[in-house]
Amino acid sequence: MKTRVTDILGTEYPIIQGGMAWVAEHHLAAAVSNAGGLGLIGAANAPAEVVREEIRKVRELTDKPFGVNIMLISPSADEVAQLVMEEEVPVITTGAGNPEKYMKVWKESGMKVIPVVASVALAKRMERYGADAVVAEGCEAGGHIGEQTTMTLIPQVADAVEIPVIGAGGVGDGRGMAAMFLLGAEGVQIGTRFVVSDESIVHENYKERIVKSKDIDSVVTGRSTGHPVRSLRNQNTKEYLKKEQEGASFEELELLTLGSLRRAVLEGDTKNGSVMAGQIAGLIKQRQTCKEIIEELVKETEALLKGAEKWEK
Ligand code: FMN
Repeated sequence: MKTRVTDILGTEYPIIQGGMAWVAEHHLAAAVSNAGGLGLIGAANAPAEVVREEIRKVRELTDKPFGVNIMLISPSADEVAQLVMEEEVPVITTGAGNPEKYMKVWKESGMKVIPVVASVALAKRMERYGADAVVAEGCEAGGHIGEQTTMTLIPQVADAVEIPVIGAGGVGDGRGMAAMFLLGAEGVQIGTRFVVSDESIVHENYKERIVKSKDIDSVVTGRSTGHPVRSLRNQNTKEYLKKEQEGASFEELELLTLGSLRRAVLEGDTKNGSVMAGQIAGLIKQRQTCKEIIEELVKETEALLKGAEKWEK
């Protein structure tokens, strides 16, 4: 399946595995890249040396292209921005902000740069600064989100920029992926479905929570702080939302989120931890390898798009 996105990434399929904090480590990234997609290491708040180790471990497991997602609000962002150049990482994606200050040096070092955006304005700005593509992420997604839905965001971004758009937020099967193409995307980024893949190191309790979830099980916390996050409803989100309603301060709310994703991902505390997942969680019922997921997605998408000629550029 070839689009401008596969040309940029050097992959077989235009499918990126989201750079998920704590989840997107070397096993998952390598499995996705080996299956023909683009696996990402999620640098999140990790110190630069930990990210360097992860990059080296991916390289031991695959010779295919992979990338690193840099969370721009991380205290290590500057150091990680430097080390991805030293390590000659083929693709960089960025989350939680505007990567403008790094774009020039990243581009000069030959890396492909793909910022994640949640608005037309940021997409256009990123194009001006030399981005190779953008991931446009709708608020159906798991983790930190913007305001626009995938349905409304993707076609507006696709009309506003010349560079390829990769759609994210709510893709669970070939219907979702085909819909992204029809909305104007030339690739997809998927998070939640890869969380439950066999190669994902996420605790069994977390995977089970996703597989057993229903359509209405995700909630958004943190709107009052300006940093909304989508995760599956539990004791942690209940307490957070109650405190938000009571007008708790940012510091007080932070206490509830500190270490909460790590607790859920590594320790399996799905009650008091943060079980980040998107609205599509309710659709995900199967446990599969990354290869099975990707092959199924591609097969379904190709079948659905037969006759819809506009998608392939
Ligand atoms: N996106 C980022 O850019 N940086 C992150 O650190 C990050 N962490 C995430 C952690 C989890 C557990 C999940 C589910 C998502 C995270 N995301 C992050 C968003 C994903 O990269 C991806 O864009 C999103 O999951 C796509 O929507 P979907 O979950 O509906 O597939």
